[in-house]
Amino acid sequence: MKDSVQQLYNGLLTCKKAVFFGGAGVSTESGIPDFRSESGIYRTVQEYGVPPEEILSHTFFVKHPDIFYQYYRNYMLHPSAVPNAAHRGLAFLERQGVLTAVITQNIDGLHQRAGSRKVLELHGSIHRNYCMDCHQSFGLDIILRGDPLPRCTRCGGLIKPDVVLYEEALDETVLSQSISQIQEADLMIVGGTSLNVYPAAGLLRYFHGDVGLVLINRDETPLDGRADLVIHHKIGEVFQRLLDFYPSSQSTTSE
Ligand code: CNA
Repeated sequence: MKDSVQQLYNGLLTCKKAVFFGGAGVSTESGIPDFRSESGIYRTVQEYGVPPEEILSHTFFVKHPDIFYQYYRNYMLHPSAVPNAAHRGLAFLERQGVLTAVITQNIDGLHQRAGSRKVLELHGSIHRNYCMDCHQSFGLDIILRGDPLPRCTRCGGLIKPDVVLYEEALDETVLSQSISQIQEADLMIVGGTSLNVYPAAGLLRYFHGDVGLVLINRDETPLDGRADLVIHHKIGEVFQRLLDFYPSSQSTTSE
């Protein structure tokens, strides 16, 4: 891994603008399971008798909000998780002026907690919730309260998390900002994503930068062949090593 991290570091020294695109694997070292790997919730959670893609779909939310919320609270909400070295490393690179944006499929808000400012959340956030009737906004607290169905304190309407469920479209503004960031970058780092979920995974085709495409993922992905450098390793450990190359990171990245 040492040589690969050195190559990544060299790329970061050479590039003018780097962009990061990531997914659930970025947060597994913070204790949040991903969806599709061996230890992901798609394989470990069978008790509902319905595939997770169905439970996390718009149709299911509308028909069975009580079961949706049971699953969502049990498996998608991890309020005590804290950022790991990958989140901290990305925030550090942004502060250094090298990284222009984190584009994420994650909904956990850990990049912002680590200090990243430009975070494009393709699939929304557990921290934003709204009333389906009057559109009043709520934080995460109202979902964590424990009422089987979270209800609007103003009008009693059902509250929906501002996360993109299966069958729902991505936010056009977030998507177009992500495409612009990728088109303007000369180095793209992709990490902790199986690259199975479209349209998000399709974003890679907008990258034409000449410094290169770096892919950091524990397991193989269908797009490994497109990358200039592939690192099959835990992303938190990769970033921990990368940060060792930057003496100034040592005092600012310990959460
Ligand atoms: P996925 O399909 O579950 O794939 C995760 C990938 O990450 C797998 O290929 C793993 O090999 C890899 N991986 C797991 N741990 C690590 C690690 N420590 N270092 C490097 N690689 C690792 O998840 P995707 O992000 O590709 O799919 C997108 C879905 C997952 C989005 O809709 C997300 O909202 C959703 N999701 C988000 C979270 C979160 O917010 N933390 C958690 C679970 C699922």
